[in-house]
Amino acid sequence: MKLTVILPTYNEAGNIVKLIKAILKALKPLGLQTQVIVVDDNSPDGTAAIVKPLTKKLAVKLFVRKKRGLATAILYGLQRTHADIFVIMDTDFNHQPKDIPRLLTPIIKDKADLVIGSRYVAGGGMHASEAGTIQFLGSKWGNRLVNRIILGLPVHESLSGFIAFKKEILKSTDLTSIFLGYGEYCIRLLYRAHQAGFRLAEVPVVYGQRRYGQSKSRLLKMMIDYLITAVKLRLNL
Ligand SMILES: Nc1nc2c(ncn2[C@@H]2O[C@H](COP(=O)(O)OP(=O)(O)O)[C@@H](O)[C@H]2O)c(=O)[nH]1
Ligand SMILES: [Mg+2]
Repeated sequence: MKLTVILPTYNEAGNIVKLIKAILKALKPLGLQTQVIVVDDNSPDGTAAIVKPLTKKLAVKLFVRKKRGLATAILYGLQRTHADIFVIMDTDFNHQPKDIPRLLTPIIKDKADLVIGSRYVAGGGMHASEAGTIQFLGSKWGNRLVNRIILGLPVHESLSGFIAFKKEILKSTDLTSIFLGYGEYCIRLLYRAHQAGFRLAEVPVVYGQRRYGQSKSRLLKMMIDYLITAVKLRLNL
């Protein structure tokens, strides 16, 4: 089986090499044919130049785009590779490489078609520096409202962006209408996959602390976009 890990980067020079090495190490025991794809949006901190030497030594491919956008960067990577299973994750150690095998297990055992790493199930959470903060509580209650009340999804998290899924999911839906904007692509992908009859599952993950650099997220804007996205999906708009 072929596995591709998609890594969107913007100013992740301090994290990316360590992250790629940790991902390949964590995945080695699974014995899958693994490739890492980095899609960098011309980061001013030179992320791409730091990744380039790795492409000669490891199963790493690098794409550099001239425009910005998290969701379109992910789609760009997805459209330039063939794999049986895809993993999407942050490149700042919020999503921890050691958790990837657990994310893949339900797919490898054919118990699920899409698995999301969830902070809001027993065993999941956030690094102590962020647990209990407004970010954590806002996203916890936002997830409850969206997943249970608005969309009726069978998971407790639809925003983490730490997901693994089978290639069939990509064929079932119009990808350009899913991969738009920032992190909201995640909820669109889950909802469309659920609607199409694919099996969703979640595994607990604890977010690690961003090691280097700064977050690109704006919490309030993200929460509003997330709610609007959910309502639009529900109303079929
Ligand atoms: N290619 C690309 N990646 C981005 C962009 N914005 C954010 N990212 C990446 O998306 C991931 C999530 O961003 P991050 O700042 O960590 O958000 P947070 O985890 O919500 O604080 C990280 O891997 C970023 O490097 C962008 O415009 N283009
Ligand atoms: Mg992050």
